[in-house]
Amino acid sequence: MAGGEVVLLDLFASPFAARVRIALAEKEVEFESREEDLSNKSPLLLKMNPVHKQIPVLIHKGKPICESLTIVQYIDEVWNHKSPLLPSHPYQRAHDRFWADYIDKKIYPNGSKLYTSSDHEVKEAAKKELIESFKVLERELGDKPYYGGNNFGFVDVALIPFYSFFYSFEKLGNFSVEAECPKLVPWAKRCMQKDTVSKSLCDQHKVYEVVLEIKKKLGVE
Ligand code: GS8
Repeated sequence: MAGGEVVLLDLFASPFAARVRIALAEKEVEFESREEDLSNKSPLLLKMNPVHKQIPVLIHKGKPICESLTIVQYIDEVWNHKSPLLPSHPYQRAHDRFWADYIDKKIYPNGSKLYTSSDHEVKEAAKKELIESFKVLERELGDKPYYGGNNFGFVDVALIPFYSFFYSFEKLGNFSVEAECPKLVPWAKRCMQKDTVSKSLCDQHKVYEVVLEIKKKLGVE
């Protein structure tokens, strides 16, 4: 697959872009990554995602696909020759989509408040909900090696990019994910043993640097 045929409007520290990088790596699809500067968005980004003007955008044969979970599902359908991410049974597919949606509603919206809000009460409430959500997700994992069962699947792709944020969440929220959710970190480390994941994720300390920059820019104490 030639690079020009698959282009990703990307951002190295973005957990949403990381989902797409992992899915493409799982399918062994070559792609051209174009790093966006969100303070100075490219004309291509504004043209390809005129509604949200956000990354990631996958451009396949010139046509844009937006929203990370939609992109991952598209990738799974187009490159269906290997590493299926969603299960084949409609009920199991619905189940996976439910959990990916839960992750979208709970993890970033709460986690990001730890560095975008100065309000102590807002941050405490966000931290509490974040930890509760991790516990719910840990229960859903149960004793399975992956959310996809014995294989790395759609829910794993949706959640693992936030492992890059664990250090930031812990530093800013003053808690330990491992102490709260002892099975979640081993799951993340299991995912990180896959090259497709480790090469697609941003280092936890780099993410923390980005988070501190955002804090400074927003004037958050
Ligand atoms: C979220 C993408 C997003 O937040 C998805 O793809 O799943 N629901 C979307 N993108 C951010 C960068 S990552 O924090 C973004 O592009 N922000 C720029 C902006 O909102 O102006």
